[in-house]
Formats: sequence, C-alpha cells, structure tokens
Amino acid sequence: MNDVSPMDVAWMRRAVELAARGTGSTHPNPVVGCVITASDGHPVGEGFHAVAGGPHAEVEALRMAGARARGGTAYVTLEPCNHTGRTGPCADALIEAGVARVVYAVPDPNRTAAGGADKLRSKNIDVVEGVLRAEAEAINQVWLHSVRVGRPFVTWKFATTLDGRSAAPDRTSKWITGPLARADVHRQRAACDAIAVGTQTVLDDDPELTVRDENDVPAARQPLRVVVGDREIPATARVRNDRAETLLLPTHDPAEVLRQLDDRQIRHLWLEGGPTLAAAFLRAGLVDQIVAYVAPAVLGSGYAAVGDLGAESIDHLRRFNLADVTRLGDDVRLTLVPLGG
Ligand code: AOF
Ligand code: ZN
Repeated sequence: MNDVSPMDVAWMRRAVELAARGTGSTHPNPVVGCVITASDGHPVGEGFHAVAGGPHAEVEALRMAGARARGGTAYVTLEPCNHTGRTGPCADALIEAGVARVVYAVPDPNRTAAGGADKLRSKNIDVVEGVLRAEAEAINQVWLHSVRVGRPFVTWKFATTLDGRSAAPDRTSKWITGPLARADVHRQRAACDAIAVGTQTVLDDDPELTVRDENDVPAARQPLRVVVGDREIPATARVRNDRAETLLLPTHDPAEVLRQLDDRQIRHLWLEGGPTLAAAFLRAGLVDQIVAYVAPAVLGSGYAAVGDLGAESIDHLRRFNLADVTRLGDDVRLTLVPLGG
C-alpha cells in the first residue's frame, strides 16, 4: 500500500467539500468530488458531479487541469467508473490525461460501474483506496445503502404526543406538533425521492404529500407520492392533484413496495404513516431510520403511532440507537437508527 501523506488527506477533504455541492441534485446518482494536483503538488483542477447525465467529477476536474494533469494526482471521493453510461469511463479519461496517481475514498458498489481501480493499476498508475472513507461515506449514505442493499433507504417519520398517540379517537391529528417541527418535515421531505402513506391516512387526513415552503408554495422538484393499500381513493383526494406524480400500489407487502420503487430508482423513501404501514415495515425489518417529532402534550386515548408488532412481553421491545436529539420550538425531534447500524 502506498503512503498516505497529510496533503493527500487535505486534498481529499477538499474533494468531499466539492462533492457535497451536488447534494439534492444528482438523483439517482451519487455526489462525487474530484481535485487534481500537478506533479509539483499544486492544485490544477477541481470538479463535482452536479446532475445525473452530466459530466462526472473527474471529467470536470480534468477539463480544468488540461495538460497540467500529466504526472499529477487525482483525488476522487468515489472509485473512478469503468463503464460507458450516460458519459464515458472516467478511468480511461484519467489514463489518457497521464495522471501518475489516483487516490479515492470509497470503492464503487455499483456493479455496472466498478472496476476502475483495477484498470488504472493495469496501466501502472499508483492507486490508493480509503483516504477519508468515513467522511466520503457520510455524504453518500443513502445512495451507498440503496446500491449495496439493492432497495431504497427507508425513513419512518411520525409525530406523536408524549403518550405515543398520533391521532385522537375521531382520527383528527392537526396539529400535534408546532410550526417549526412541521417546517422541518418539509425540509426533510425535500431531500427524499418518494413519500409513502397508507390508503387509510389518505382517507383520514387527505394529505397533499408535497414539499412546500412556509407560504405553502410548492417546491420545483417534488418527490414521488406513493399510496400503499387497497382502499378506494376518491377522485377529489389531494394526492390526486397535479402538483406531483402519484403512484398507487394496491399491496400490503413492504418488500413489494420497495421492489417497485427500486425499479424507479428511488434511493430514499420517506414513510409518513399511518400505524398499519409503519407496523408492516417494522415487522419486515425494512426501516433504516426513524424520525420522531414528539410534542409536550398528552392525549390519553386515540391511535398509536404504530400498529401491532406482535410483542407479548418486554423481551419483544424493539430498541434503537439514539443518533440525534434536536429541539424545534416546543417539540423535540428524535433520530433513531437500528442497533449496530
Ligand atoms: C456519477 N458522478 O462523478 C461519478 C460516478 O449515470 P452515469 O452513466 O453517469 O453513471 C453513474 C455511475 O457512475 C454512478 O452510479 C457511479 O457508480 C459511477 N461514478 N457517477 O454520477 C460521478 N464518478
Ligand atoms: Zn465516471
């Protein structure tokens, strides 16, 4: 293995910073950043992947570097690709440019694109893997998860009273949490590719399931709306309006839902309810993250946030790791991840 210098780490940190500029606009592709230094160690090129179908980070950086890339080093947050997809293989572009060394952070789990490192080595280029790997994994957490596991990353979101109720006995639920918590939901929805609810939630709440700002103006890019279940949805339901695309999935099987969404290259599914849908995903072990908005309020009756999970004794408690606690006005947002995850 080649030596990794403090400068290698510094340039990779810059590449990670560049990659993050693509956050939110590269779907269904990852965010990727690249820095090129000349043979004397000076930076001569920078690039990041801005949009799927557009040039890869390496190509952008090589374009800026021009002939100065010869004999230099390329720092890339993801293993350079080896496939001709929407653009040509970056491994070939790096070889043609004559770089002497390639340092990347994370191996590409995408089977179609992988193999770049081996190709570079076969051309006697020094290749180093794993520099700042944790940081580079963090900016692509959802994409890496969905490509590795072969299904979308699933976040289950709910709002609840202190006693775990998400609706009163008459099924009303507006509003349990305050405006700051609700604005936070819209921000988080905006970063997802699809929002799913069960048909019962559509009948009870008539949600629009779009991303809107504080003045209720819808965002330009809207996640796919997904309605799971076989209850009839009235033609007047707001999920049927034209503010976003809607997919009706008349199934009760979470794995089938994820298969259908994977076919549509959905990387991040935001599960909004209600208790039946949440229970089905939890029972199937298909929840990767929980975002709970807890209000300082008590109902004492009404509907639980989640339906029956088959627990009969305290041994059946499903425990998670508490990843984050954030106060939003008078409410608290808890972010939980699976134990060991
Ligand atoms: C990117 N941007 O900067 C790099 C990627 O859809 P395509 O044909 O552009 O190929 C996307 C795949 O290429 C992607 O899934 C990843 O495996 C690899 N590298 N992709 O979108 C980049 N370097
Ligand atoms: Zn590429």
